[in-house]
Amino acid sequence: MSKREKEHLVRVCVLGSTFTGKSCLCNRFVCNNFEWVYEPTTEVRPYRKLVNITEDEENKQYCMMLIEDLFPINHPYLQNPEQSEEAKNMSNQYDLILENRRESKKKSSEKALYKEHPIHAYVYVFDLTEKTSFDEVERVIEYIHTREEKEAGKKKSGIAVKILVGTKKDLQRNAVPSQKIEQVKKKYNLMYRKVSALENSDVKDVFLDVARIVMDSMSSGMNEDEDEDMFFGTGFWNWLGCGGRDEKNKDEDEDEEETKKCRIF
Ligand SMILES: Nc1nc2c(ncn2[C@@H]2O[C@H](COP(=O)(O)OP(=O)(O)OP(=O)(O)O)[C@@H](O)[C@H]2O)c(=O)[nH]1
Ligand SMILES: [Mg+2]
Repeated sequence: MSKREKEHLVRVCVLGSTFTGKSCLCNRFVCNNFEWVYEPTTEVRPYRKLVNITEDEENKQYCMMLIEDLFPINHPYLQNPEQSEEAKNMSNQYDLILENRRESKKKSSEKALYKEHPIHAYVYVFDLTEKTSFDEVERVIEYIHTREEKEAGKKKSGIAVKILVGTKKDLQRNAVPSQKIEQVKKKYNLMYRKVSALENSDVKDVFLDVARIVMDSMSSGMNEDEDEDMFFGTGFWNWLGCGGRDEKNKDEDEDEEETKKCRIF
């Protein structure tokens, strides 16, 4: 029996306002758990999960998903980063994520795998029962979209895959008009799913949708014998018309200046 089993890395960031269910979404997918008790996230919580992206048992294709469950996009520290060292750190991390820049190895105190790879996909989360959560995530969507458009010709970073996710569908209260959702989906060319982490409905599909698209993009841009470093350093990003690792490092200081200019909150 011939099985084609590959392992590649797909980095995904989960973004959304507080209480929208980001942590529950990640927990359901990675650990098949659901927590009723709310515990605010105040850092970037990285998860890893080895995922088979095919339905076909005879022809498995694996990727290692690195999923980052983030502090909320409306965290008070992000509105006032000057108030403490902790606030500054959070704000810097947020900038790196929105700008899709890797943390400089010189500056990084810990050796975290997730910080050394570009973000391949953003999961934009809002709570179907809470209109403000949609308005807040829309601002982030707009920001990342504008940045990617601005950088398209500069060969600096790639276009990440994006999915919009409406949570808590089990509550059956739609506070966000469906025309509004449709409009945002179309405008920014987003995939969309409604999920319930509580009922474990459509959660897996969110992550499989993005993993499949990222893996497809990667395989069309790479030689089978290339090693993983080549794969991430040049294959995927060159296929998207972007520079490799060294090129990105050279641009880091310049990027930092740009980031300071275009913060969103
Ligand atoms: N009914 C229902 N409640 C949910 C669902 N997902 C999450 N919740 C509840 O919503 C609350 C917030 O969930 P979290 O996952 O902690 O939210 P978060 O977006 O990570 O919040 P922050 O860490 O503050 O950004 C918790 O009380 C969960 O039990 C769901 O699918 N259905
Ligand atoms: Mg959380």
